[in-house]
Amino acid sequence: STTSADAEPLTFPAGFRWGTATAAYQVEGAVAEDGRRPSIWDTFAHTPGKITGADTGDVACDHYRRFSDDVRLMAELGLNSYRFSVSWPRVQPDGAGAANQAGLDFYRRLVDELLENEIEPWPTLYHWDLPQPLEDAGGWPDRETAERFADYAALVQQALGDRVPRWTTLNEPWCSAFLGYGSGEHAPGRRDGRSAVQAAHHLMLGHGMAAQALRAADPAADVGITLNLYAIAAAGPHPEDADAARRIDGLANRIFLDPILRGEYPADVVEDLRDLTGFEHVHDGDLAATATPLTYMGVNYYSRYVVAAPRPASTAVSPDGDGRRLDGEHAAASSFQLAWPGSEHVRFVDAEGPVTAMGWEVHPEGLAETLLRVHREYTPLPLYVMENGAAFPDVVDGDGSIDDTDRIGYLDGHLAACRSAIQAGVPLRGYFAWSLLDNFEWAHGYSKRFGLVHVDFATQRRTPKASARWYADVIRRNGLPGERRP
Ligand code: PNW
Repeated sequence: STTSADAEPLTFPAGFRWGTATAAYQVEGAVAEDGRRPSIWDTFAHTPGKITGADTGDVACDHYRRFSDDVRLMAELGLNSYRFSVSWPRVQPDGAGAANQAGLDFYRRLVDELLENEIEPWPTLYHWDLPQPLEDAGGWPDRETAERFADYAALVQQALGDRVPRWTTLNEPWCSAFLGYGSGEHAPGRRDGRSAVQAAHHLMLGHGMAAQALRAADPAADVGITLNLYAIAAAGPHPEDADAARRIDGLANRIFLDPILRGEYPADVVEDLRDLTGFEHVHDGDLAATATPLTYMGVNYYSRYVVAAPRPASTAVSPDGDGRRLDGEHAAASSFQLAWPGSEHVRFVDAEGPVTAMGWEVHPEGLAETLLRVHREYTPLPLYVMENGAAFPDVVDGDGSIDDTDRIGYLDGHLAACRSAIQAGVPLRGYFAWSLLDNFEWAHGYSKRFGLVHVDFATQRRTPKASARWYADVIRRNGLPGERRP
């Protein structure tokens, strides 16, 4: 375990960036304000049956109007960095052509307010809110969308580049491609493995073209991307389980890491997908673009996957007879299986340890493993944890305070994992907790709360949870408290 009986406080390197993260559609609301037009998430959330509780991002945390209060909250917590996303349909409502100055002004005001409070702005250009007209024209499975994204990146750079020297192109292209076009659990809700693989490539291409545009406009700019990476383990010692782990690692991690950091697609993944696509959508020169040099890599980490080979139809426990319980929900042809084209038969095995309200296993060692892997196998670049956090049910005390010790335990364990990766030589330069506020958790609506700060969505009242005070204390001492939790 990463938590030891150390008496010494676990200190982080000088200059470490401490932040929280949010995303436009999850917090802003004001979806029809000042010229904003619909994204695929507006359309999806307003489609009956797609979101728990029929929730939408129409109001969300009303951050568009309350951003000054929210920046004050960040300053009170002592954050030195804040990661947010720019809403494409707010600043370029048609996804092409003219900028919407009123939309850009919102981000100018937000950035100015952050800078006045000595908080570094870390904008992400795309956190899933594709302008609806671009989806109507084919969306990410269409090559044109990559070009539109590069134009949009240049447009935002031109407007904010005087204030912002660092950019994240995409957030979690795996989710955009495989949940958006494969399983359909996310917008735009299409279910077609081939389209998902094409989308993944055009996201990579758009990322590369945007990175080129950003660095052409400002050669000194910091440019990176953030991927949701997973630690993957085989359920048992059988070669078939190892092959399942190889496949899922390929589709979750390497299908993005390799084109970005090696300029190629992994041969085994191409082979796994052969019945679905011959990768004709990859043109000459594309992989030089996807591998455009970056200045940092972002890693979002929440959990790991334990996977196993397909089970013979009637077997109830794993084939090695260890009695391990298999995940009944995922064993069926659930929509989650459709997120893994060509590997729909791989079984996702239930966690043995504690899980969060999302059902995601708490496995902090996997974060250290992932950081070490990216550093050792892929790149010497500085790394940032751009998201890490957990949903848990709120525990409200009699006095109205929220005592989220489970969230503190999650963050503490994962920060200890970050510290051990740094000790092992990983150039980890910052950490962003997901999320500043409880917010619109995509297909789960407002039913899952990831915030360090509680939001009462009826009144928009913000209440820092115990984890917010704990995190403020970590930032103040630039490290974890000396007394480790057992
Ligand atoms: C990430 N999955 O989403 C996103 O970047 C955030 O916007 C989101 O709120 C956060 O993690 C918590 O979910 C994910 O099903 C959504 O594997 C789904 C998955 C992974 C990441």
